[in-house]
Amino acid sequence: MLTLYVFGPNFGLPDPSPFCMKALVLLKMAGLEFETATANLQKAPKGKAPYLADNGSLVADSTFIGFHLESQYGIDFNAGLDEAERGTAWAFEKLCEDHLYWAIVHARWMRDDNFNAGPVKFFDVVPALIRPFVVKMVRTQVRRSLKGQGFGRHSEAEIVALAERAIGGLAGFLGEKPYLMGEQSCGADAIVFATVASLLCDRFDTPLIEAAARHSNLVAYRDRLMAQYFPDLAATT
Ligand SMILES: N[C@@H](CCC(=O)N[C@@H](CS)C(=O)NCC(=O)O)C(=O)O
Repeated sequence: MLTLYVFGPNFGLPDPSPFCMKALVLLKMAGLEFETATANLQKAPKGKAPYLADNGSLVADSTFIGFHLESQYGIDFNAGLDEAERGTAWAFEKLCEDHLYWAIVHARWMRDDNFNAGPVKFFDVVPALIRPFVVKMVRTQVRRSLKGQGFGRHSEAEIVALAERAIGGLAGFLGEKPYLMGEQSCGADAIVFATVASLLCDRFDTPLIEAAARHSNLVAYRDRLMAQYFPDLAATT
């Protein structure tokens, strides 16, 4: 049995982590039977979620989980795409993971109102006495990560300006196609869907929602893939 370690549904999303959502969608695309369990970051091979347990071994990182499914189960998430299309899909995938993801992290973790509306709840499991210190420490780590990546050096308006470009690029490329690369879904749809759903998440007060919502094709894409992969949640989004 395959077990995918994730955080679990939250914020009206299948998972607060776009990478966990991506891995969930990849497993569903693969048509493999799997179960989910709550991630323990102390036991995660790379200290992050998601990770996958398969036959006694652990595979860390959503992209390597995808590679693992391809190599071990004979799946090609990009079947039907030529080399140029595979390159384009990969570029959009990494635009979501290495660029837009950080705009989402910034909106959720750096603004007090949003932090208190969402991420602070992750710490409910920490004993009350030490909770404020742990919250402060982890938030400091996130702030440092944002600085290291670069987004943490920009103002909120600058981050939104960068995100708007990326979102516009995604929307323009998607056009009226049902999936990123055409009539068939491909591996990149897993993270593009997860990113668009995260941007549109109305639990948080952020201009990113408006930036994504002004593209009706992105909203329709989120709704379509939510209904396809997470029908239980589709009714509530
Ligand atoms: N490259 C990784 C990124 C995974 C990732 O950043 N996971 C975050 C949640 S979105 C995490 O587990 N963070 C916990 C931490 O850094 O302590 C992947 O694709 O799986």
